[in-house]
Amino acid sequence: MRAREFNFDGLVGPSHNYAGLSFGNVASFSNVKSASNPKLAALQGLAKMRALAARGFGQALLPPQDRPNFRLLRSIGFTGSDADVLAKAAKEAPVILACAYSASPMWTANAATVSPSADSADGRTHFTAANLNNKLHRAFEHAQSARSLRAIFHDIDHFAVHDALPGTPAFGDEGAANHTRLCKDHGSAAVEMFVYGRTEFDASASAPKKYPARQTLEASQGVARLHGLSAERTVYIQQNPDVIDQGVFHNDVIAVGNGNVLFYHDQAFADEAGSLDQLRRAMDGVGAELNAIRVDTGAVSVADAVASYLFNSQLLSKDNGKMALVIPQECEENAAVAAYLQGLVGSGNAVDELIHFDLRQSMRNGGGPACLRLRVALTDAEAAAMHQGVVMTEALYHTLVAWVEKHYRDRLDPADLADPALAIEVHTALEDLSRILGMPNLYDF
Ligand code: SUG
Repeated sequence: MRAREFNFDGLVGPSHNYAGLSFGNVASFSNVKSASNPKLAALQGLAKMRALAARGFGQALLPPQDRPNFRLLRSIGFTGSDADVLAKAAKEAPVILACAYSASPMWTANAATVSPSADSADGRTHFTAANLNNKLHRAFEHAQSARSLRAIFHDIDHFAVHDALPGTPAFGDEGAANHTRLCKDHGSAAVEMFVYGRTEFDASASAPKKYPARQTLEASQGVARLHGLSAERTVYIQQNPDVIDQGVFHNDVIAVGNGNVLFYHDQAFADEAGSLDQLRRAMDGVGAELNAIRVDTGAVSVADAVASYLFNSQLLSKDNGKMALVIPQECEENAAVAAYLQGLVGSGNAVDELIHFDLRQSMRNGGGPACLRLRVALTDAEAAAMHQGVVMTEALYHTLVAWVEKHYRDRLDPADLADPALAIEVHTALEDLSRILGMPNLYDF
């Protein structure tokens, strides 16, 4: 079956800010409490979507979530009017207020894990919203993520959207950031590769010592079961705990795959040879041959990979049979990475083009091109069955730029989160957005 990959980028929300909420994510911790520019962040994201849509790649968006999360604030005892709740939270629990305000759903690679219809037992595309339970500010995203996905993929003949796994440490799930399909082409059955950081019920298994492993093996297995994946085409690989301790908080910070290509760092996996061996054997079964593009530590250190986000890139299949690598501009500014990339595109291997974007606002919170997108491979019939209002077009781009210009601030300081006007601005913006996207029931208001 022919299928086309759509990238659903997260539209950055009006409360994008730097609160240092993600222990283990170096950029988030380094930029804590600096001023953000939500308007610029949204425009940078929209520019990426527009450029890739104009190139003919399937491009759509996932809407921002409603913020602040008053339900969270009220559930921990802040009472009174919305303005009262904000004032009390700002005084007594400013970090929790920042959690309630986080625009982190913009990183839609963490919204869900997706298994296209070619991979699942019932021939439907399956989504499982990720519980993101390792971080307070992300642990409540899944309710709206599932709601947004159901609003877009509403046709139950084609799509199944599962609620998040139980929000307990044993089932820590970070969605597609730790999941890759390897296949001949997007429409054929793939090997689904799940990368996990630790195993809850095996005390002898290795795990990072300094930073948390957000994804468990048990969660990955649960998602594979929900999606009806076949055992022969599902591979579980342990991430190298040492790189988690160097700031690789998701696998998509150190590896990316597309088609039969796996572009990865030599330190990405706990057992490199064994992992590749498993992938090769599973890929034999789907008639695909693994093209492993290995980046050696000697060429790019883990520190350079984390600083530049070389692997947090998008690998996109082009009509000429080659692939483009979509990278953040930080890759061009890092001498070792820039030199490596010049060699890569000149090597005659699968990647023959680099497309770079300025995503600085997102990067300052540890979110590169790949974090900003959720991949969904869809057949023509499935693409026609999804809600069309979220598909990026030149017209939608211009409408959304005007919407951002109208509703977003160009500076947000940590203290601004206490301003009751901000909550009203966010609400008004999202009401307007649900009308623009043709999704009247998108939010709970
Ligand atoms: O979960 N940063 C996000 C970045 C997510 C990147 N996603 C992928 N790698 N797929 C995170 O750590 C920072 C928020 C703050 O500190 O204000 C944050 O949540």
